[in-house]
Amino acid sequence: MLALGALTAVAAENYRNIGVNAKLEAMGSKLRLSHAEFSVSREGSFDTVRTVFFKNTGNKQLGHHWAADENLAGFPSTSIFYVTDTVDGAANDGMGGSIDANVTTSQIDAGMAAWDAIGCATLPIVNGGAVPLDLGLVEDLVGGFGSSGLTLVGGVTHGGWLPWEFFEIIGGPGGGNGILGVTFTFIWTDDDGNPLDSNSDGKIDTALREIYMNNNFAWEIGNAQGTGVFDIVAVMNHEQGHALSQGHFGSIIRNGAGKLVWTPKDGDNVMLAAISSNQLFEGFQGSDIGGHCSIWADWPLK
Ligand SMILES: [Ca+2]
Ligand SMILES: [Ca+2]
Ligand SMILES: [Ca+2]
Ligand SMILES: [Zn+2]
Repeated sequence: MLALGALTAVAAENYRNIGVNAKLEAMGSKLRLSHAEFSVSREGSFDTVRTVFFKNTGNKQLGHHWAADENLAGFPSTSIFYVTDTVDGAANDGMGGSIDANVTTSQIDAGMAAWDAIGCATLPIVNGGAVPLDLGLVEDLVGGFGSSGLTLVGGVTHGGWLPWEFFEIIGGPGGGNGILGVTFTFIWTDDDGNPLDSNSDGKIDTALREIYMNNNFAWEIGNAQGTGVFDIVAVMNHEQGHALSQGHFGSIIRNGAGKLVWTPKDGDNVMLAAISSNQLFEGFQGSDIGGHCSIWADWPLK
């Protein structure tokens, strides 16, 4: 089972520099953008399907996880809070219109409630509210997307649906046509720029996470439109799994003939790295639940 990002054997080419950390450093912030999980279209050919790192944190074996600690939320808390940006909340419906932010927000709330309902952990996931502000630190530091730069320190920010250009920047060429959604993890660093593990659980403390969805794709709720239109629920629940520290299940490799090979071949596990447009969320599978429970069963002790 892959959990906590499966941070082994990170090749040099898996580091990307999108300028975010230099800006944070210049601002005097102790926050650093650590990594992102890209969730890709199963029908596509975009092959940056592993965890992508933005900062070399030295020990690549370490995972990343929330810590119930005053370093994180600014106050001691064992709850995971999330907020939702409604300014970027409209999803392209593929027919020249959009799915309203009220509808996408209700799916975001349902997704978090579904994870919370797994119930093997004493983990309150708390809705901090949907706000008419353009939230998002990554989109602000990347620039050009109109963000307020506001984000939820110590929690999860749903930064909305962003255009093709954003995903080309964060993922590189092909990202705009390949990445369905992304979850960014920020960490805290000390005065020397080293990652913190304030609760000594062997995992770098997650400072905040941000989820963005790609509006270059067409979206629906469910699978009434079949191929070519992606289920918001399936992709959002997947991103929220990352926000709750779960990594991808299974693997994707490029074979000798240059084709992408998926394992397991036909799984509908929510945490598979690639998601088909002809798929809908039908509940969590055993690996999703097992991964969640292995991460959260001992919370908030570790
Ligand atoms: Ca936003
Ligand atoms: Ca830690
Ligand atoms: Ca569909
Ligand atoms: Zn993913």
